Amino acid sequence: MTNPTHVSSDEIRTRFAAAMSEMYRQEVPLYGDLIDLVTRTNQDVLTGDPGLRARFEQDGGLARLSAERHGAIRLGLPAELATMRRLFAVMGMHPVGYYDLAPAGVPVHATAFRPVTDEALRRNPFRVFTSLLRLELVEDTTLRQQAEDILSTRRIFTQEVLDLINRAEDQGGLDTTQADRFVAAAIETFRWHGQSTVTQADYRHMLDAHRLVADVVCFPGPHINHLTPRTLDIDATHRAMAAAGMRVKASIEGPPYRRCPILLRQTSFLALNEAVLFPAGAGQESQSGAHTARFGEIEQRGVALTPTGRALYDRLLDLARADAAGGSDHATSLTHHFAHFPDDEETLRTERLGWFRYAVTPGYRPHRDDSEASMDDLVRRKVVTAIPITYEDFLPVSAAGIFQSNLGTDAARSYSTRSHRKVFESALGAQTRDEQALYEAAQARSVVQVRAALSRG
Ligand code: OOG
Ligand code: NI
Repeated sequence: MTNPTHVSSDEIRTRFAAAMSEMYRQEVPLYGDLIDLVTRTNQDVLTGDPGLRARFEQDGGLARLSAERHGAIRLGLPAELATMRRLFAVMGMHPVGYYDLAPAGVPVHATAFRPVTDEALRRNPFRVFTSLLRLELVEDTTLRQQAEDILSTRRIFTQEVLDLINRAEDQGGLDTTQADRFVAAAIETFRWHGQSTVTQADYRHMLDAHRLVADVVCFPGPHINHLTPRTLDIDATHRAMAAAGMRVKASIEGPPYRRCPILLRQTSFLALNEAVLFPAGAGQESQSGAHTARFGEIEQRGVALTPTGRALYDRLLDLARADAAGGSDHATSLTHHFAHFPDDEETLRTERLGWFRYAVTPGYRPHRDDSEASMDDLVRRKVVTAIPITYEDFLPVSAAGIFQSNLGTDAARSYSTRSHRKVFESALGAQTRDEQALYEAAQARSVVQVRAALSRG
């Protein structure tokens, strides 16, 4: 039962996302510049494409566009992940998908905490890509033990946020004052600390094991390492970033440019070198040094692909990567192979490559034959309009590419291990939801609504 004095989890998520954005702008001024660039590009695109603007308006997506952000954090211990799940649940964010990045040379596995219902996504789609370090992949057992010892003494959550999580779970929600306190206390976990918890010598040892190990182990908390606005034209924004003097990633991750965007394309300005103070070691003063972790990413989202569409995407991406490994230009081979991926909405839909939401076309007066007709017929007769369902998740190959360009590592080494979804879920204390099941259900719900509306006619 909902309590009228409680604010909705959507509202708490909106306040949290706004507070994170504000904090990150202050911590990383270049991120503010990035937001400005994206806002300008989006305005240009919408001015030049009234059809697109109309669709965003119809979908309620125009307001949502500027709120669209994701962030990422990296955790060190299973218990941190379990508490993080409870913290995000207060804001209506639930673990969706399992991403194993070890095959791509990044010793983590991950999930995305995100809203799962149509309504919650429409209100605020903010999500956090959350990875957990896999210390067992660190070969040096002494170093591994040391990392575990360091992590086991840190407390990444304030007592206040722990109390408020308990309160939210017991009461089934928070009132507006508690929600504000919750947001302020939760933000503390994601803050940047310019101070390491270990000496510079120990930091270097961790860095040598893997740059990611140093980033996770040597700091008091899992600083948010980027926030990502949604651009409507990633190629234009990527060029604008370079023109504005930002050091940008060499290539855009994901599919190549298309008329009908699919899944997710991403790029970033590269991680900044930031000052860090290392505490004094035996017989040493404290030392100042630097750490490179935080960056600014942008993304362009397109239609979510069905398992058939996704299999085709993965196959074409593999072909392009194989060519690039053989020395071909990656962008050229991507474009070459993706010529085999249909690039118009109707084919994506009729070949069941993408997920779509159906709605009775505004102004249409139902006719009694309509209830007999198939959805494809109804769309052909313009009785029903099909709207692509936006992809709300991440891509493991792209995520690994983002990690690597910002860690300054490459994919040359890879951890050959089996996927550890079960281990991840036992740390999480819950199962991750299957993203495909969510898209399928969203499409199916829209069909039920269309049928109901037509049968009223
Ligand atoms: C996360 C990288 C993955 C994305 O958008 O794919 C990611 C990280 O660097 O911690 O954010
Ligand atoms: Ni990201």
